[in-house]
Amino acid sequence: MPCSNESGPAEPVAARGDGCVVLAFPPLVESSFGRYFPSTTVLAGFLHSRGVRTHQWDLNEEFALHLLDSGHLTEAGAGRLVGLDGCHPEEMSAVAGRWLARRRDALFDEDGRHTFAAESGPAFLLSALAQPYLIDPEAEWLTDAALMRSERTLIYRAYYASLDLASRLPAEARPLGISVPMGPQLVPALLLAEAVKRIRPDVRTVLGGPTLSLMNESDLARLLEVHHQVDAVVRFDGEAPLLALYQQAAAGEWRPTEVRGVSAMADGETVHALPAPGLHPNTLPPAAYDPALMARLVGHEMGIVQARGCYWGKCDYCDFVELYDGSPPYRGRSVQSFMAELEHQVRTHDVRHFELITESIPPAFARRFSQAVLDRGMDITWNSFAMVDRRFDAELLQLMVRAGCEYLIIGMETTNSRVLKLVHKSADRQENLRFIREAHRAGMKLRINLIPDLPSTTLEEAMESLRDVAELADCVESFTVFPFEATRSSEVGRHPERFGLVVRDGGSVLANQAQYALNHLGNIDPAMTREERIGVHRAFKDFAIGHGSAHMRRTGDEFLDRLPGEDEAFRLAVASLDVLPRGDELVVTHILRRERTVLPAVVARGLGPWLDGTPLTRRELTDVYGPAGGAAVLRQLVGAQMLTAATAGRPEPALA
Ligand code: B12
Ligand code: SF4
Repeated sequence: MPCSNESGPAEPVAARGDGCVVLAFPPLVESSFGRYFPSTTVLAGFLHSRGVRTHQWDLNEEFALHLLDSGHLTEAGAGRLVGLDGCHPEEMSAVAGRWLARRRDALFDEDGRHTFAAESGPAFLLSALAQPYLIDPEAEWLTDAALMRSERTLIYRAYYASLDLASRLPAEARPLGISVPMGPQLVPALLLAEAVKRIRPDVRTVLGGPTLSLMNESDLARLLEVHHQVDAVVRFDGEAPLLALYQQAAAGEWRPTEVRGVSAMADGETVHALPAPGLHPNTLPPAAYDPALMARLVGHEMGIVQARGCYWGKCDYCDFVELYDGSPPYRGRSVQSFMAELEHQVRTHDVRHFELITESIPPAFARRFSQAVLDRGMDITWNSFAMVDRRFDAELLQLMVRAGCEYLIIGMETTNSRVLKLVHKSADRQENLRFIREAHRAGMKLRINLIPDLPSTTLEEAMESLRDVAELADCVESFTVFPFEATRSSEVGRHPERFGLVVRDGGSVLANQAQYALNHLGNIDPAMTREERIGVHRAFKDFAIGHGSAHMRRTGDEFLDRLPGEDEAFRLAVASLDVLPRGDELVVTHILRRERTVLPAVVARGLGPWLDGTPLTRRELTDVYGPAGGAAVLRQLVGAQMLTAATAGRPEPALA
């Protein structure tokens, strides 16, 4: 297959060589299913501008299709997972297998495009299906190459074998660049490098992305010493190092350790070349989104780089600010340069939905950008990370909404001023609460991330914080709760004692939100007991879930939310349910509400004739259960939103 460059530059600034770079995004990032991760597009855009052809492979998205193969769904539905111990049929991955085996089409639109990233509906089942295959490698994965051939990796090895890499790899491929932002991509990345080397030893394999940037040098050395299928690792900004490695590979003069920002083996030893300053985003050419990869996705939100680094940059638990060694801590893009890329992407791909790639959008940028969008009459929507900053006042927030800002994601974490100060967050309690109220008044939707147990938080402080956000819950679209995790690469990880943490392996049982065990610092925070911490998390999670499902209930109108009249026909909403017999009981999982109800034997026995979606009436229920029993069963089914009007079309039955 020749190298493709559908979205290459009009005028390359350097002569084209005769090679090309293949950029792969390996599994497993299940929250990126249905999306297009920007790392390969930004690198491809840069390489195109230097006259280098590229080919992008989104192997994560293709992995989703692999999991959706009917054979795999059937097996998963029965609790049989590739290379893993069987799972209980009540587990979510089995529910997902059974439900998707019947209704796989619910994840595609009429043109076959993927709706995997949809926020409501059954898309979350795809994540549930994938999650058992997630490998968050511990240190032994770096040292013991035999683990690569263990049963645990079978799904990935089978997947790569199914891709026919030999014919997929262009003959001119020089380096294969593998992008590894998340920890659970590391093992699949190593397996991909191995699979490629097996068939094409001439192809140089290069790993890059945040997982490598955050990895400490001794782990990196172990990786390179044991996994010889990796020829080089690039840390931090990837543009210039990848170009240099391509040039070496194309010229047949492979000397990776001479390239700034590269780690590689030389004379049996690992060398870590210090990174050079990365490009300023103002000089970045537009990202090259591959039209073929975009065409598969519904409602694709395109990422555009707004900045590298955070304009605040002081939060001690933050890893975002650790990704740019060698460069100034903050490189903000001018509105002019950002708008130029935005307009380019609209012209080239006719996209309307954007996400700003930024750790937090600066208020001054937000103002000028919003004004520019309005001045040009652009019909777009966008979202961004932002931090609570008093300069986001009502007037600015309104301007942003008018310019198409759909929502802001806010890493608020807590409202406790003492703790916020300890970890050097910018805002205090008062500022956080003001921001929430003002955003609500301005019509700005907020998605707030909470960390209830930032270092030194006591039980009382955590619960006060929960009361604060609960009071303002109506002003917020959604809350996501993360357990605090100390990562080795952050300021907290470097100086845990300053934050009251006691380093201890296996200490932090709840915390693996970064999904990157190699970077995890085991610790104990004496401010709360283990039980208190678990209780706090349960309370926050219950609150966030309750808040989210209240939203879902407000939007979903297809379920009966009232008791039907005596002769009104209704039926079980079987298309939205997974019904699993357990002895004489039925375990019913509501796919849209993501809730599980166990119908006791006495209820389950009577429902038999209607489990396939056959319409029924109250009168018929009374005939089976008696007047009081019939009314109680009906209340339970309505309360769990398991019923729909009989006229709502007859789907296939819930029981296979
Ligand atoms: C947007 C985003 C997401 C989105 C992705 C949306 C999409 N379109 O797919 C979503 C919401 C899905 C997401 C999810 C998660 N994310 Co996230 N996410 C980000 C964020 C904010 C921006 C990513 C981005 O667009 N970057 C822009 C590209 C251009 O930058 P880049 O990938 O770093 O690439 C540059 C270099 O790294 C390098 N490079 C990258 N690849 C390669 C390859 C080669 C060969 C070379 C040479 C160089 C190279 O060159 C590039 C250009 O300079 C980053 C933070 C950040 N600033 O990167 C976190 C980040 C990637 N996420 C992170 C995490 C932890 C997660 C979650 C695990 C969190 C969670 N528990 O929910 C989940 C994943 C869960 C799962 N298993 O599915 C971490 C990963 C660090 C780590 N490995 O520990 C990051 C770095 C944030 C952090 N804490 O510092 N995320
Ligand atoms: S505001 Fe967010 S991105 Fe910036 S330093 Fe703090 S946690 Fe990190």
